[in-house]
Amino acid sequence: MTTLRMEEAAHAVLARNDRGGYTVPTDRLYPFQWNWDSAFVAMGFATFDVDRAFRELERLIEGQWDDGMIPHIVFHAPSDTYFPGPDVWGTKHHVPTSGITQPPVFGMALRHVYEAAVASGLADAETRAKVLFQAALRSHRWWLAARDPEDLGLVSILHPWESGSDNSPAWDEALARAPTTTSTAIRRKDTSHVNAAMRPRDEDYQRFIHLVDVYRDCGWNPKQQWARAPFKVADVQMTAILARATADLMHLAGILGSENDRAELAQMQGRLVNGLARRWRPHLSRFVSLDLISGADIEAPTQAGFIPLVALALDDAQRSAITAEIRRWLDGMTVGIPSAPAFSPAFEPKRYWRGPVWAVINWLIADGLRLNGAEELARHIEQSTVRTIENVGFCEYFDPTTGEGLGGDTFSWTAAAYLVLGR
Ligand code: 9WN
Repeated sequence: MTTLRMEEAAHAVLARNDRGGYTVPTDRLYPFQWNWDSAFVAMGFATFDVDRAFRELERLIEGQWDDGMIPHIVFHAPSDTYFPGPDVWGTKHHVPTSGITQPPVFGMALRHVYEAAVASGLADAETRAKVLFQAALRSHRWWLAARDPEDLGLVSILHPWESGSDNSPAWDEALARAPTTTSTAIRRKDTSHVNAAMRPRDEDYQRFIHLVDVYRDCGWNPKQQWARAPFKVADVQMTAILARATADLMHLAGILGSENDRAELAQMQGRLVNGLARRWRPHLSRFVSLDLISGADIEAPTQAGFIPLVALALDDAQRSAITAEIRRWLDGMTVGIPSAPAFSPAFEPKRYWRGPVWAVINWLIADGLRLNGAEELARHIEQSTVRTIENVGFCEYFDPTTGEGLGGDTFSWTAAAYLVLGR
């Protein structure tokens, strides 16, 4: 297909997954609105329809809680093709939602969409962006209060689903402490849509649902959850995305907020950047998350170790070490960046977050490399992502060893990544 035909095909994927101002990740497998998927999708829409891009973010914050949390799933309309649905979460929000969150790409998306709206002369851009700016600010306050109560300058996940990288090898040790017993009956639907060999294992689901049971029993109260959490990881991927989104909001504060908002954001950003900078490990040439229950560094190699590029200005030694490490992970692969490298004992090239390549991860890492002056490697990653999508379509993720498309097809965030990275 020509580039133009592929762009039309990407628009068609987004149109097909549109459920009325919000976009499902893909039909049937994920029939609701997901938090970070929608933020990426909004940036994809911004390449051709800024009004619709705003709508995506506006619909997401219909699910925002009073305490500021933006949930990881908003269940706008019922569907029985996904587990766990609203009954399992039992959150009692007026729009049904899950009870956990996901990476706050929202602030990055808001800046991107607002700038595209201004460039295209959208009449109500400022009014709409102001509402979204306040929602983002409230969610960042929630992050620091609820998920960094000990002032580490790092925010924690209490559930692997929050990371967006559900069955990453990074969680293996920490998740093994969560029992496999559940009070909720597990009725997986994912494996009826997608080959089970490409999905998390049953044992992972047992632990995932055990955690949901614990937090539901806490009445979704953040303080109780923090005290009782059997899984608590200060995650560098999450912290980096939050720090970057905070910087983007700071940039917007002059137009969309007040001087106080800007000062508050600057303070948050300083705290996060300092916390993140302390997670660099020279002997690994990447950043590492911290298991708050054992107190140990999580050294298992995963893509998360490179995500701080989006938020930090690395020094020369760090920059050459991290780029060399990324090139090592690409070595021998048909397409990178693998979510776990081929040299890792945990590497499974077809199993979800244990090896496959994800277009939105490449998007973040390429963006961070460019910010850090590694233009050539950034370009290489973007172009190989675009070529892979052109070869096999808008798949959920890709086998790094073969370039094969895996998981769900006609995937919204892959279409969005194509539109943004292909420009
Ligand atoms: C749980 C929707 C989501 C992505 C995540 C991805 C997967 C859900 C699941 O799908 O997670 O949130 O049921 O597997 O891991 O990153 O947001 O595309």
